[in-house]
Amino acid sequence: MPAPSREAFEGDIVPAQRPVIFTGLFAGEPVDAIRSLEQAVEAWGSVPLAISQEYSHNDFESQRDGYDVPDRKMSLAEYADFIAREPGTRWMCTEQRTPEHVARSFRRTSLAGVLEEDGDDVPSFFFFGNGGNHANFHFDGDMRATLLHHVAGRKRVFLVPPHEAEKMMPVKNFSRWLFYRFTEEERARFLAFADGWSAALEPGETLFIPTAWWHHLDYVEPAISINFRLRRNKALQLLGSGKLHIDHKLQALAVRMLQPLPADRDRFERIVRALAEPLSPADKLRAMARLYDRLLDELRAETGARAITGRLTDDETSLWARGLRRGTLYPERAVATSVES
Ligand SMILES: O=C(O)CCC(=O)C(=O)O
Ligand SMILES: [Fe+2]
Repeated sequence: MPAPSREAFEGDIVPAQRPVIFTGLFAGEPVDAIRSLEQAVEAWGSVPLAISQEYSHNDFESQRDGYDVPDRKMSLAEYADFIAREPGTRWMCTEQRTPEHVARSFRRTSLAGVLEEDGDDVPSFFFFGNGGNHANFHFDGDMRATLLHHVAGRKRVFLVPPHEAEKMMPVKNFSRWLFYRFTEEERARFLAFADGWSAALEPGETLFIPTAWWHHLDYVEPAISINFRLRRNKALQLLGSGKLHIDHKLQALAVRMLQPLPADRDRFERIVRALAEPLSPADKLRAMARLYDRLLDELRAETGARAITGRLTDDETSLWARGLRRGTLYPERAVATSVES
């Protein structure tokens, strides 16, 4: 659809929480003139990129404790040469903070201020991968809706709503399904089963990914996109802060709190209090998992929401081990949270 006004975006599109593709959202801005790899190399060739392997394709190898394969540093032009020489590589630039020089190609006048609530920013991330690469099904654990502006090359996008999480074989905010291995027919059947949505994304188009929707992207050709991660209300600022372990239960709570009910205030405060409990990191993880379950059980009783199954398995717990050990998740000496109600 054509670019909406800010009022329509905030008043209709965001509340509807359905995927949409916009054309002309950045019309007239410098980025609008960049529609191909060659033009991107011309405009941004010198910007530094960190090249790594996509997070989840290899049984979550890169997220496990002890993984220490460093990123490779290349300029954008060097990466373009690299993938021309090694078109089958799994190395790509995934979710790097958008380099300053690239960010200047957006004036960000139109939508940067949407959903403004004090204290939250609008971060932007940069993606550049070769044809044949993928971003496997995941939802964004920061609990922000996203505008993914597509610059160069073709991508295919596949989205599944949060309430279908159990069909995704969720692990953290990732799916165990390796969708890139599915045949076209399996993909179609899976999307029908999971109430999914798919589209082709062309240069100059911008995809709205609603909060906590699962998304998978195929790089049909070498492709560059830049996202803007939209502001959140207070509740989602906490749930997506990284202070809580992310899984499909937190996802369900976050979706619940998109438009908070009076009773969500109490749920929010119980989460804040639980975070402040002095427990060892491993015990805190278990206690928080139990709290998610209790809150969801209560919601089910209150609103008739569907039960959400799945326990924190040993394997999933092992994926949190690095954060627990390094003190980035549930640190021992907690924790007055900076997001106060
Ligand atoms: O395009 C990609 O590789 C992934 C995009 C994505 O996951 C996002 O914008 O949140
Ligand atoms: Fe994402």
